[in-house]
Parts: sequence; structure tokens; C-alpha cells
Amino acid sequence: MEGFDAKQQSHDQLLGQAGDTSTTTSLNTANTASKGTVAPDAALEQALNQALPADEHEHAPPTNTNPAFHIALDQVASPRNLDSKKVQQDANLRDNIGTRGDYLNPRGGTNTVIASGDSDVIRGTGRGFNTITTGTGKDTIILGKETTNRIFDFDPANDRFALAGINPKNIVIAQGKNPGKGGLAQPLDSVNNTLIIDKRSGHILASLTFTKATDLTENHFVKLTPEANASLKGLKEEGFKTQRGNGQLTGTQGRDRLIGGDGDDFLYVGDDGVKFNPATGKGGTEFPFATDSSGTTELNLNLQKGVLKVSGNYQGFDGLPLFSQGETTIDPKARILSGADPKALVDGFLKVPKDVEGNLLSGTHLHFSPAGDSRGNFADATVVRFFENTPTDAKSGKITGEFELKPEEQAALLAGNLYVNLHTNIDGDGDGRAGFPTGENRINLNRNVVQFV
Ligand SMILES: [Ca+2]
Ligand SMILES: [Ca+2]
Ligand SMILES: [Ca+2]
Repeated sequence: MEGFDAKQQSHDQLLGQAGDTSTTTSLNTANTASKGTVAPDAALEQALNQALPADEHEHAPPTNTNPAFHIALDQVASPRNLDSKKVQQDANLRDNIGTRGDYLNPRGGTNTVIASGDSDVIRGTGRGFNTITTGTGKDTIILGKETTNRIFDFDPANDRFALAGINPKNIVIAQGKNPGKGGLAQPLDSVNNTLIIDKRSGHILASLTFTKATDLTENHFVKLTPEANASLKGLKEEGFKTQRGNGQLTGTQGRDRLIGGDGDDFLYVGDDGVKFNPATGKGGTEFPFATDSSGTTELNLNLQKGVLKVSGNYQGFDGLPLFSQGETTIDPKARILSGADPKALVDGFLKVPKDVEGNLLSGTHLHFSPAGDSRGNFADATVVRFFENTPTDAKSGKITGEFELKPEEQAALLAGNLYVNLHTNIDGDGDGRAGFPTGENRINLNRNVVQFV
């Protein structure tokens, strides 16, 4: 992954959270590939390819040597091997697709895949880089050599992997140990992520954001057989709506078969595949710096054609929205819970005068990290977008935002991986409480808010 913007880094550090920008270490270990496995694996790979429907055959795909997708086993925490005797075979993929599920193959390139609320099969074997949100249901992600799949919402209680032409004994499961942040550009080997590594090459086959490696076992893996690939040959005749080509392919509420091209594709469940429950927040849900504010916030979300619209309001706040009064210094009565120096804190904020779309600096930010659902609590101060926050009196106001989200940002949103933080400052009503520059209310757009239909 690329390092993130230096301005955002300083913002990050000033909020007292880890700002290490180190990226994934490129290290192809001269490793210990066991003798005698290469030829059978290659033969199996060829048999798997031939068993695919004709429009999915891979033709001499290039080798992916990008160092960002490789890591040495001494750069990860608690690496462990799969016990290949405990990994079952799967001879039928077709039956893993739910009655409203999809079959999604983005093929080569740098792709984004957002699957459905039912059980889907996603093929991540095109030797590129895929960002995947699986949605709900029991989803199967097919892993193939030299392909990296970043999965934003892997659910160990429901989802699993199928190994295409990779012997399970070459699979290593580990926890990342990189403390670096950077919004969606957080390193693949983030301390928050589980890594699935092909130890022959050090290739990262999957990076599962915000998951614990200890939650994965051999039960999360099956070996893919040529029969399993062949079971997908009749999907079109069965009524799956097939779409092929480059760019964005948008599915229907029924069964879809979406096959991308060699370039960068976006396979998308469709706007009618998801809805949003109202998102609420309060001081006690602030993470990592809970506040004793009695203020509350409610936001409503809408996503149409890649545009996220957010509107809502806050009330009962201790402080006015940060920067809403044109201030360039922090009110001495405001409480900075990170322990940061107030001047350094505000200077850090002021270094990011607008977001990637040109929305001007405000104290209300969109961030990347889930909290408040089954995955645990995470935070990352990197700004993804700025909202408009307009006070209507000293304690309440209106929040709006309209953002054109990139496909991977839509994937983060629909994985429940974004949150809104309302930073405050200045004692508007003179009661001696001047808000929280580190954040007075956090509103998690988590799995309880995003609802696949
Ligand atoms: Ca593609
Ligand atoms: Ca799904
Ligand atoms: Ca569908």
C-alpha cells in the first residue's frame, strides 16, 4: 500500500494515536518451499482453469511481483500453518450460492467487489488486487496464487475461503503487526488485520481488516476441485443474469453472474441491495477517548450512484463545532483527552484545509474504522471527508455531507467500516464546559447501521 498523506499523518500523530507510516515490508524469503509440490500444484491449477466456463479462462496471467503484496514471516505476529489433513475438499461451488446470491469474478486488475445480502461466491484469483465487501450471508472467497484480496467485512462466523491450486500446507495465518494508519490506505499488514500468506512466495493472499487471526481455523478453508469449478458452468442457463466487461457492473436483486475484464472493475450489488438504519452517537461511544458529554447525534444516510448523502443533527453539546467560529486556537476550557498539546493539536488540524473532494476544513470528520459491533473498537484519525456542521444555537446544530465515493470507499461504507466524529471547542453558553477537540460524539456507521436486503 502507498503511504498516506504527510498532512494526515501529522494530524494522526497529534491526536495521540499511532502515526507510524511504515508500509508492508517487501521481502521475498528464499523460503522453504517443499520439494515435489510444484508440479502437482501446476497441474491442478491447469485442471481448475479448464473446468471453468469458457468466458472465465485465464490466459497466461502475468506474475504479480509487487512488493506491497508480499511479506516475510518474521514481519508478522503469531504465524501458524494450516494442518492440511483437516482441510476438506469442495466439489460443488454452485450450492454455496444462495437463492438471491451472486457469483462474482473481477479477474485481473485492481478491482472492488461489493457482494449481496445472501450467500455469494467471489473469485479472487486474477493475480491483481481486489477490495471486497461480502455483505451478509455465508460467503465463499476463492483464493489463488499471486492475487491479493483485501476483505473489509470477513465474518469468521459465516464466511470461508476456497483454495484454488494452493496446497493448504503452504498457507500461513498470522496477525499483522504494523501500527501504521492512514484511513483506507492502512497497511495490509496492519496490527488490526489477519493475513493469509502463501509461504512459498510470501504473497499476501488475503488481508482481513479488523479481524483476529485466532478466530480462523482449518474449518474456514476448503480445497477447490475442478468439479467445483465445473459446477458453475450452468449458471446462465439456471437464470443467473450474466454481465461481462470492463468498468462497473451493477447486479440486480436476483441472482447475478458478473465477470470483469483484465482492467480495474467494480462489481456492485446495486443501490437497492442495501439500506441504512439511522446512526446515533453519544459521548460514551467515543473511542478511544470517551467523553462525559450528555450530547447526542443522529444521522441519516443515503447512497445512490456512488454518492453518499448524510444529514442529521446534534443536541445538548458542551462545545460549538470545532472551527465553526473561525478560531485558530483552542479554548483553554476545552478538554483534550489525548494529552496532546493544544497548539500542536490545532496546527495539525489546520494543515489539512480541505479533503480529497475539496470540502473545506470543519470539525466534523468521516473516518475509517469500525466500533460498537461484534468486531471490537478501532480508531484512526485520518480524515476521509469533511462534513458541514452548522450550529443553530450554543448546544445544537445541523450536519450535512455529500460525497462522491470511490468504489473502495463504497466498499468500506457498506462493510460498516466508517465513522463520523464531531470535534468541538469553545464554550458557547458560558457554562464552563467548552467541548472536546478530540471528539465529543462518535457515530459509528457500523454493521448495525448498514443493512443488506
Ligand atoms: Ca478486472
Ligand atoms: Ca454476501
Ligand atoms: Ca444480485
